[in-house]
Amino acid sequence: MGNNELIKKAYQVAKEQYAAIDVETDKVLREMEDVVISLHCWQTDDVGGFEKPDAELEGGGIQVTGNYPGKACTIEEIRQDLDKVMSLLPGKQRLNLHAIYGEFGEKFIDRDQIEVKHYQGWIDWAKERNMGLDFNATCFSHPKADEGYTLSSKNEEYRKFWVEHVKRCRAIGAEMGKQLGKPCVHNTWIPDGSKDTPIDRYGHRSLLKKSLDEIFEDEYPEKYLKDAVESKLFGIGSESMVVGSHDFYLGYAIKNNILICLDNGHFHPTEQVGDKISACLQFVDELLLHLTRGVRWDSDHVATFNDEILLIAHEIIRANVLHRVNIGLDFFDASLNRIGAYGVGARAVQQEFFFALLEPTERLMEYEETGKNFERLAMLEIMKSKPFGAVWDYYCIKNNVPAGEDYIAEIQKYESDVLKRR
Ligand code: RNT
Ligand code: ZN
Repeated sequence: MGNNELIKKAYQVAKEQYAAIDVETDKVLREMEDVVISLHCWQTDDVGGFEKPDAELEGGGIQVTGNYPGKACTIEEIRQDLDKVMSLLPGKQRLNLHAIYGEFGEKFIDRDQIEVKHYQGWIDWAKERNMGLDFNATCFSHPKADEGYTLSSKNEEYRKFWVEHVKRCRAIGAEMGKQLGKPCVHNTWIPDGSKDTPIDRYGHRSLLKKSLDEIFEDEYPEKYLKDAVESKLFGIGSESMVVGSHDFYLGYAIKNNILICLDNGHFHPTEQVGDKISACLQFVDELLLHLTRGVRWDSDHVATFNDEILLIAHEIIRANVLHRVNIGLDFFDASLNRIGAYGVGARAVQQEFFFALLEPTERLMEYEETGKNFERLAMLEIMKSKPFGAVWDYYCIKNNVPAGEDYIAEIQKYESDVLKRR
């Protein structure tokens, strides 16, 4: 029996087993179409970008480790890699760009000079693929970020420079949304903070608020642009204070009715982003997620199928708020095949949502509301050994993408045919 035949047969059995606990697998396959993941472009080239030839991370803010061969060195290579990644993922995804990934030509274009024309190639590329685009201001890896402060800088020239950059990024994002007919989520993350105990936290936070108020003076229709702000707990070089903390941005997002971005690497290790979803969504319309795997710290390891992201997926599905959550990835590991990193990370996140959709939520709710705590716990445990993989494999072949371990071979082939020749 061929592999696909086996998968189909296994699916029929799995379908009956799930039906016995009131889960309709065919419905779940359809619901998965609403789980759209925004693929972050920056895993292709270790957050280098194209402002300068052979751009590599410079200046503070972000760290990438590893030097596995095959890194994308041109925009063409990034596009080729992203096409490969998308060919491994069931369903339609979005693409998430950072401002440093523009097509700047020969001349150096500084961040306060960028225009739509530098991203038109990406817009056209996305249009051909019927994909939506998301966008990010790049407020790091720049000499004007070296002192550790950007939008909250006390150097007025620098502060103005970064305000101008973010304003331009929002304008570009709105144009992306307009041309593509799908709103673009623009996210602002800044590295601002202090390595050692600062004296004037209040002053820097007031400056950040002032900068954001200036930035958001420009209004765009919601059908083109949605704004998000991303908090963080600490970074390398900002261990003692991060200006854009969770309290700061949650307050700002609520007051200004914009999106809060929750990166699950940006909280105390025992805090769960999954628990924050139902809290934040009482006060903001939508969320942006940056899904990642922190290993001991905000290490940006490739996302995997783990309890942390599973809780996030479960919470979204149980609360029926998928349409209010924008799902993005944020990991960058240069120590392994980068296309493989996307394959593992994006498929893990898809599987987590898939797993959450395959839950008999109504039955669990009934147990909960009638005080049947043992039954609730037992059922949650039983779900872990249901034939989830059989349904997933079927979903993959139905979408003409490799099932099971077949995608490993696909990536190995791409590595020898393309990546090794770079
Ligand atoms: C950094 C933030 C931020 C970046 C990207 C590249 O800690 O998570 O989202 O990773 O903008
Ligand atoms: Zn992030």
